[in-house]
Amino acid sequence: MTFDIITIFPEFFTSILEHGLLKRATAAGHAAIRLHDLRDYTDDRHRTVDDRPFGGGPGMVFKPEPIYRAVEALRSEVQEKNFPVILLSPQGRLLTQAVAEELSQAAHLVLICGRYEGVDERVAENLATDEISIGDFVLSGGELPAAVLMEATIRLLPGVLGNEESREQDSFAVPAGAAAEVRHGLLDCPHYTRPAEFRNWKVPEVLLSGDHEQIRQWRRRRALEKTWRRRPDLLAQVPLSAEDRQWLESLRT
Ligand code: 9D3
Repeated sequence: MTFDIITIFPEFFTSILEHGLLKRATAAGHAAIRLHDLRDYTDDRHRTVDDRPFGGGPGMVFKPEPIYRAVEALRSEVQEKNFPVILLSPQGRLLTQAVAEELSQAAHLVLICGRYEGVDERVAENLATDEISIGDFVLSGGELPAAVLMEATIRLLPGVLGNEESREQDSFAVPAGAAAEVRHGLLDCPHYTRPAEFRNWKVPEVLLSGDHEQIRQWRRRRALEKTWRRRPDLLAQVPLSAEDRQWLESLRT
């Protein structure tokens, strides 16, 4: 899968590309991430990417021409010209696990990182095929969101996670006719490691018992409880067994 990132801060991405999952996935050839400096697609001496907003107001807006030129340069060098063009913007649809799953099906994505007060709306309307936000909080540009989107997407590519199981059990994996056993769609249960006692805080006894059925039940109940308390909205998407319902009912009293 190839990512083309259009940004005024290409160096912003160097450290994340040199660590962890993105480093491994690119080294193994599962993903290629190509950085493009938006200023290389300007045509004036000052390499101007922004201008004042029509109608007045504070701040600056990204001009459409350099962004169009950058995307069209990419289009001219690839076979399949219908690649998705994603504008990272606070007005976009929310990035979720389901959106990451959808994006991971593409062979080639272009990511446009905005800055300043925003991007000329003609980019969103006529060039971008999709507009994505990573959440309802204010950042200063699309670079961190682009990095987040890439990590969420690339870890879904076949072969990227050595351990396919850990993906199946991710909290936000959407249930697709899933067995009720798997923790699909629930927040994760608590995890512990040695020492069994730390500053007088003991690891729950059941985890040391070696009784796998008891451990399974304990984990399921903790996951249900944490989800019910913190993210009750998620419970609506989860297939619940009679035992699950009984446990949730007992929490209410
Ligand atoms: C100060 C200007 N803001 C008015 C409250 C509008 C605004 C414009 C541009 C807010 C943020 C930005 C820059 N942010 C992004 O480009 C961005 C973003 C975000 O801020 N939050 C969550 N997801 C995203 S994706 C791109």
